[in-house]
Amino acid sequence: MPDVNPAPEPRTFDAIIIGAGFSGLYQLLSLRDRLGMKVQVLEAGDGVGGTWYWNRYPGARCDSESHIYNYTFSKELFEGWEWSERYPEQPEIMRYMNYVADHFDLRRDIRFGTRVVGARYDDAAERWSVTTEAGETLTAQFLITAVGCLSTANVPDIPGLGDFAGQWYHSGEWPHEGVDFTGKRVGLVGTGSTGIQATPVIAEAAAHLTVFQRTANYSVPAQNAPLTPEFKQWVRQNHAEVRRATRSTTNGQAFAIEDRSVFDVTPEERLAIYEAAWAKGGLQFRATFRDLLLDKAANDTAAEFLKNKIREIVKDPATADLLADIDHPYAAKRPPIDSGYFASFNRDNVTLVDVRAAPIERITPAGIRTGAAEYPLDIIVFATGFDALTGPLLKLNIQGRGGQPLARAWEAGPRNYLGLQVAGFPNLFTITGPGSPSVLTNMPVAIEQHVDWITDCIAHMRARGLTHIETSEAAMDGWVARVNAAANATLLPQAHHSWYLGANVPGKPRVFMPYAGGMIRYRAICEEVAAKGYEGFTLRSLAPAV
Ligand code: NA7
Repeated sequence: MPDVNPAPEPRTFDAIIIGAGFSGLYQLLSLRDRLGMKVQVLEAGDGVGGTWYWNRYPGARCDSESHIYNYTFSKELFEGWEWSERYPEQPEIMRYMNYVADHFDLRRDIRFGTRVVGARYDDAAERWSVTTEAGETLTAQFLITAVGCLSTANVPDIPGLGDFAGQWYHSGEWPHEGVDFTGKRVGLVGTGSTGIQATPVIAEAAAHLTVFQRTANYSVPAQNAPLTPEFKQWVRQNHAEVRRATRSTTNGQAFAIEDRSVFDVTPEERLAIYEAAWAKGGLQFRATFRDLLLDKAANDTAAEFLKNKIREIVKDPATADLLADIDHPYAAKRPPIDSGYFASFNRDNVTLVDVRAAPIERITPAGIRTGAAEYPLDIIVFATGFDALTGPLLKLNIQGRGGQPLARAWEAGPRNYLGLQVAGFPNLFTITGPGSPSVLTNMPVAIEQHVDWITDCIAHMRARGLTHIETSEAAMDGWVARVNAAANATLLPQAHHSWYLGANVPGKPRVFMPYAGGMIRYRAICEEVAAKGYEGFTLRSLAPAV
């Protein structure tokens, strides 16, 4: 006879992790299997994958090369997987994430379809109390956010959207059943990495595609292709080398930035270097010279090369001019890579509309109206980006000691220590939070470092009977100053519209959010902090000192 009164599920945990993407899965594995802790992962989606679970838009593909876009902590896991293309497409990344979850039997500790709507530090109990959308409360000693950096969709507040008679979608909340563009007039708003990936794929299917461009963007060809059997074999046999390579570069990629200045070579040599990098394709274009992101004059040479490429590819001179009218240094915004973006504008069924000169005024029932014209549309795709880095954290409604909301602590922009902890929020760790290298790196490398550091820290505490860890205002002040100094040493703050600065979300404080000092330096700082007994943190035990 079935048990009609099953025992209630336990609601108290050593740690609650929010999110089951790259960060959440590895953090669960580390705390559960390495430290033997009782852990619960809460995940809003119905499956693992995090950012990749939601971003299913046409053309969605990772810009890091596949063989380094995976975990490297386990040789066995690494050797048991094989990627098919140079850049993995979203469905293949999802298959990889499911492979990881199966391999380590992770699903039994993940609650899917469970959205966290609040997390409060209970001052009396000195534990975290987490509330779900269904009204449940779970408590834990540690709370770890693994919510990703680009998981809060930024749908622009354009008047009239509710009146649109067709369908509209945001790239980051794409329907699982897909969207059929056949025979449709499609409008695509946004020309960041997403719009640049989606354009050629939508153009293939739609009757007509109108791309609404506010800020023109650079792009370098991905030169994507299936991986050869020889390369696949090399990867399988070189786990240690792949791990070493990605841990020895500032950006967690497998390529190092060349140690030469743009001005160490002749203009002819420079052109040959840029041509070779263009032919090779991918993000390593920005690694051709060490001063591309440090010196505007150096950057101008790359910018000019890339603008000329646009003019070579795009046949209509007016369209080419509009696409090449780029207002920021190359790679000061996240540099996209593409598969046929600029060539799409040579198709008869693709039109570029300048919404810098004539901004979008409203969405009408029939389409999009700008200051210059109305464009009839059946489908609108918003590739308008995310409330990056802070958005996913603030959405959780986290309240620290004394009920202080995180939103208030971060009113003037994110403040934390090492990107990992906020004063007044004991035992809360934020994986790839603002103030960490995160989005400026190949994410799995940054994630493994964070998770290992957090796990070592908790292991250190448990070994000493310590129960609580909290950073201080002074440590945060010092770290914010370092984050600002690292950004200001580069050209990155010069891209005024960049989401790195929060500039894409109206009303968001303009603060350069990621740590631009590089993964090597960041790793060394974190190791030093730990070696000095977690300098900048106070560690204590709930039990009275003996
Ligand atoms: P991005 O890089 O933030 O790009 C968003 C694009 O949408 C960008 O071109 C914006 O123009 C444009 N945008 C945003 N709001 C509007 C409005 N209201 N009107 C017209 N155009 C608008 O997001 P992505 O999704 O492409 O990429 C995010 C990251 O995902 C990417 O960097 C990779 O790390 C992966 P703007 O530049 O603000 O003028």
